[in-house]
Amino acid sequence: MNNIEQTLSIIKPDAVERNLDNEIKEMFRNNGFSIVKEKKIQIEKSEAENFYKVHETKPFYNDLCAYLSSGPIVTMVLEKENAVLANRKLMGATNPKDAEEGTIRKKYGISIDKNSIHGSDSVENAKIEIDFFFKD
Ligand code: IDP
Ligand code: MG
Repeated sequence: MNNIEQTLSIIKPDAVERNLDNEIKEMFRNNGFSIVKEKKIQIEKSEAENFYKVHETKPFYNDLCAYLSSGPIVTMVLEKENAVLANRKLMGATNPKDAEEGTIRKKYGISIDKNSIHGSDSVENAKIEIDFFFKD
């Protein structure tokens, strides 16, 4: 059965700063994702705080929001069969140290905070996150 989904991906500042965006986009395409929307932007800290609101109570929340707004990011809508889960697999574990071989975080992640990539964690959150960046 076809289950084409869309998910939101963000190439985080550490990766954009190292000019890894084209390589990472190529990894998505090589894994069967279509990049249906894309933009390179820098967001305000207040926008990052909204985006990461689910983590509001976490001790790393402030640093996380400061970091996401610290430099340019590339935000993308990815499309593929079961895209949400497939993207989480391709990203790898949150901490690059735990990420499997062949994943984006294993290949490019520096640390748990500079882990190069964001991906929606559910179909429901994917819709919310896509709207956050691409509602027009
Ligand atoms: P995810 O990005 O794999 O979905 P989440 O738990 O949703 O991971 O956390 C969001 C982001 O917050 C992570 O990508 C990571 O950059 C950061 N983060 C998560 N846990 C920690 C931590 O324990 N210390 C510092 N940063 C963290
Ligand atoms: Mg998450």
